[in-house]
Amino acid sequence: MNDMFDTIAAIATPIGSGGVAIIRVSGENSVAAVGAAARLRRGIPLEEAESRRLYLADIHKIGDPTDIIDEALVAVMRAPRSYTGETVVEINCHGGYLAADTILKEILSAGARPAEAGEFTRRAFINGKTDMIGAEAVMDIIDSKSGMGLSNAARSLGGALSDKINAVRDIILNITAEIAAAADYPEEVDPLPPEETAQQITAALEKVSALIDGFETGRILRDGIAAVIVGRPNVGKSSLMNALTRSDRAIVTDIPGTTRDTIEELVNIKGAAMRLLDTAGIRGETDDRIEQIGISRALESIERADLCIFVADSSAELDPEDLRILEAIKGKTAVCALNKTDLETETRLTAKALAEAAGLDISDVVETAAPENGEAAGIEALEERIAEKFALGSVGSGDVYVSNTRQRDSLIKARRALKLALEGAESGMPFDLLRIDLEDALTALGEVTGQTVQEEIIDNVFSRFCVGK
Ligand SMILES: Nc1nc2c(ncn2[C@@H]2O[C@H](COP(=O)(O)OP(=O)(O)OP(=O)(O)O)[C@@H](O)[C@H]2O)c(=O)[nH]1
Ligand SMILES: [Mg+2]
Repeated sequence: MNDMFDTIAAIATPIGSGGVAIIRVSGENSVAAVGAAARLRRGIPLEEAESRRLYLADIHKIGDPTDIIDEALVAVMRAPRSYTGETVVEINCHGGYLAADTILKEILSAGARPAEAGEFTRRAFINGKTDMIGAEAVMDIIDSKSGMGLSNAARSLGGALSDKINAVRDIILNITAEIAAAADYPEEVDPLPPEETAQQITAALEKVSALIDGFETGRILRDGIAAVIVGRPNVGKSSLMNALTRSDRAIVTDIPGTTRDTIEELVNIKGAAMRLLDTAGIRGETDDRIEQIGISRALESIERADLCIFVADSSAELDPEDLRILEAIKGKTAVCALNKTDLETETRLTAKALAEAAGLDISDVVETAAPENGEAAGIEALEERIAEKFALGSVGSGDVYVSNTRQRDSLIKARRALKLALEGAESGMPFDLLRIDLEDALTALGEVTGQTVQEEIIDNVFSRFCVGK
């Protein structure tokens, strides 16, 4: 880790052509470093610029104001009213790689050093501008893959999740304060009756458990549903993939064994993201080495999936291969697409029979059609069913969910400590022992928000950020 007090600089926008690029500089020397390369059209030195106001400026080579690199807008945000809490200078120059990079080099030569990944947000965290939840939410906003994921991250950044955690902390702090007061002033303060202590611990425990229970939803909102399409060769998996992605992404032919390698596409399911994987049709006998590898990849991807979409051909009876695949997805969240329902031939497989064979509810079987030169059918119904499976409809616009494993793991620690405290309170354990469990719960909750988090964990979180953030 580099020195916390250095002045740091980085290009905060992605490299490539675009309207504007932003160079961000933070630290004590930021005004001096940028001032050496900027001449404000106002005719005043950058040191005299008003805070949080944009100035038109010529950015030039240091030492030669006539050697102009670009025309830019410059803003000084003086400490502590800035993103990092330090004095920050931002330069909005023209987009594209060269202008921003040349300006950055000038600033680096004037006493700033390149920022590490996530270092601006790390400083914001150290300076109390955001808690750990907010810092992680920034990253989630940058990485978000769906509207619902973005809303959840934005609510988290806005403090909705921190508020929930702090509400639990407050309950626990109240109990520990009561215990401490009764211990310190036994004459004046009566200890809380054990039932009341137990009641309050239960309230805290319920709140923590609800947050942990919401994690699966939060994870799906953040990362999307990892779905895999599986089935025998030629049942129409790739055709369904194309229908769901509204594209011609996957190759479709009437030759069994068309798809060999797995193909991934991102689709939107009722506002959430779904990473959809098309796989090779699974069958026992094939001499084709490439197809064999494809089949083992298909089987492996079942392991990692949140959802299996099993495709069957409605014009054929279930055969042993189908049953073998159904066996492989047993215990996983699954839906079935009973495909090729447009064929005029006699239907040989019914939804009821398929549901029974798959061990699923009849509502998990959706009749579909994705013919090459005809109208697709049942695609919306399939999407609806998938959304229902993940309870996406019940995600309200005011709800906020824990979405990363670091936060969840600390909440699990808090729940464990609260359970011990509750058992203690119910069995009349001495209050000073109860206090130890309650302190543990507070520490674990502090890890979530960052109040009691270890350096190592902080490093880990911020190293996953991009440079310039
Ligand atoms: N009529 C009709 N034909 C379909 C339907 N779905 C797929 N097909 C046809 O069935 C054949 C196989 O379709 P694919 O989508 O390649 O099947 P697959 O399951 O991906 O096959 P593999 O990649 O070999 O495992 C193609 O000729 C498709 O046009 C459907 O719903 N109705
Ligand atoms: Mg295919």
